[in-house]
Amino acid sequence: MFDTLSEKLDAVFTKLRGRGKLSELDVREALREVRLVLLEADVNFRVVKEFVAAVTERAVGQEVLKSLTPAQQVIKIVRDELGRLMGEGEENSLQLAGRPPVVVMLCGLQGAGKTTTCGKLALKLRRDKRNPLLVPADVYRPAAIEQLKTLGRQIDIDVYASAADQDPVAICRDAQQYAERNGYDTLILDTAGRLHIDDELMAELERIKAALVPNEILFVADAMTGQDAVNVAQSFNERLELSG
Ligand SMILES: Nc1nc2c(ncn2[C@@H]2O[C@H](COP(=O)(O)OP(=O)(O)OP(=O)(O)O)[C@@H](O)[C@H]2O)c(=O)[nH]1
Ligand SMILES: [Mg+2]
Repeated sequence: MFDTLSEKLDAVFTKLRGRGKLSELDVREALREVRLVLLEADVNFRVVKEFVAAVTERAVGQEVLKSLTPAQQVIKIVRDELGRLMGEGEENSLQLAGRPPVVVMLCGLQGAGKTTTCGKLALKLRRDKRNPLLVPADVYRPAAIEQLKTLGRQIDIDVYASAADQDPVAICRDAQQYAERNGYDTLILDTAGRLHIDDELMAELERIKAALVPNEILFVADAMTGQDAVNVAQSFNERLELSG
């Protein structure tokens, strides 16, 4: 997906470079093409609108157009703003300060990659010299708990022993006490997936949040979801105030 996106952007840039002097109209035309490329790549239209507005504001200024290399400048602005859009330079490490065990909660739609991300996160934390405990809190999908246990065995990270007949909030609470007693400093909660925004499950996530007060609530999305990811993330954010 990103390959064709960057190829298409390159094509727009090449056309721009082919000109000597640039008029405001040239720049606006090029940005219109950038806008189309992003929309074709299924980037959310509001995100595209804000992006193009930000670039236009910077790119049609007198300084850029009068410079010796206006095309280069415009391209640089587009690249800068794309980087910003992707979160470049933002603090992206987890906030894990506080009295251990601190809690990281993962949530997202069914099959988004929550369980896989739990495993990756646990490995990262271990590299950072932390001692994480994975907590299976999905009691709905058959074999979900077993999946996390298997993953834990593969990467040699401990998994809290929960059972599918338990209440997810109780599992998380018990796991927190267990972690405290056994020297784990970080709980990673693998919560249940949902096909779409579902009030009942969302309420359950709210209860887990209230009971454990996670340091981080991370939303996991499938990179192929396209622009609907923004809407889904927003719905989760409204209920849970996501941290990442
Ligand atoms: N290509 C690719 N596949 C992934 C990635 N992360 C997860 N998957 C695959 O996506 C599928 C679903 O991943 P899970 O981690 O089980 O997703 P989940 O959100 O826990 O799913 P539920 O528990 O059913 O809601 C699995 O087949 C994973 O192997 C990724 O980063 N890249
Ligand atoms: Mg899962």
